[in-house]
Amino acid sequence: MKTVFSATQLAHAPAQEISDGKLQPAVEIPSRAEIVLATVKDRKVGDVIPPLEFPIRPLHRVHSEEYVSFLERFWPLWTASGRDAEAFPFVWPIRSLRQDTKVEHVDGLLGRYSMDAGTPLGEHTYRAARASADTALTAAKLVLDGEKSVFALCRPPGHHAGHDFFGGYCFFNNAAVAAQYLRDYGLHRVAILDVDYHHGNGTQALFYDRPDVLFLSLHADPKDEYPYFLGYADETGEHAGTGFTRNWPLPLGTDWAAYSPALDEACRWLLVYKPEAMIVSLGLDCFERDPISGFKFKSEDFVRLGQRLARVGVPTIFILEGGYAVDALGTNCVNVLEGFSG
Ligand code: OKP
Ligand code: ZN
Repeated sequence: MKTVFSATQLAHAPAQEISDGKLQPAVEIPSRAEIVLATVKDRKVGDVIPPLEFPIRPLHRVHSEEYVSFLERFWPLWTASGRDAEAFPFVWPIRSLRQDTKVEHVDGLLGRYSMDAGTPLGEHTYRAARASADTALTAAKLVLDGEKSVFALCRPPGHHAGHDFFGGYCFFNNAAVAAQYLRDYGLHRVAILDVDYHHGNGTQALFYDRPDVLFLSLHADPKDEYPYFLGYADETGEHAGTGFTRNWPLPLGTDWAAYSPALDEACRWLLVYKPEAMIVSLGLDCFERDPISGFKFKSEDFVRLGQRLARVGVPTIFILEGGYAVDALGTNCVNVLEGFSG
């Protein structure tokens, strides 16, 4: 299996994040990608190739022009306002505040275009997020050109990012951008299976009213876990997309034995839908030692996950999402890829 990766993705290197009521060391850090890359090479998964540089158009198919342009202009605005360290949003236009004003202050823009205060932005965030999206797009193009499986080693991740907001360490929704690209260049039915520990709220929302992109997600029950406000079992799509979203919220403490029946069910939906390609939003944060998560996967369980996905039998793009136990991240990720390739 080919791997797509760009070192530009390492330029987004946050120092701290806000969680548990304090500034803590950031967990979505460049060493995540470095250890996955090193393990891909060590275990000879296949060639590692750089992404193509795509124009802005495929990003605008998913994200609003204002949002993309905000991310691009962010660092000059931030520094012009007298700040020099990484940024966090802290005020949002929620219920009773006006949505219709044209915000200009960078602090207002940060709130306008974000969902949480836990996602640091820095000088190189835009460049790294573009490279991450290019990595996903290149993987999609390879599948259109006939590859049966490709690994997009994306970082920063994408599945929490929506049409016009960042959050959950995500800026561009790599999986959604890849799915839309597959649709725009010839495929009729694409499925996204999200196995990250956290619900992929951004991806779900982007395709919620569409039957051409099936969204299936297994994740920690949002009543107990981030993102709290989406990912419940009664969310099944709307309008033309009714029935084309499925969620399996699972209790904290879920291990492989409890997870695999839900995964089997998701795979049966895939067999019924018959996608021409599948995108796996591959988070590795179901791991028992993940520092911010509450599931109980052992490293061997990721091999089983890959084996189960192979049985779906469709061209597959793996897109890296979360996973924060850095020492084990390479092993767990390549276990999925090897399980899949057999
Ligand atoms: C991104 B991805 C823990 C705070 C967690 C957000 C988690 C984002 C996960 N105290 N903050 O889905 O892995
Ligand atoms: Zn996650």
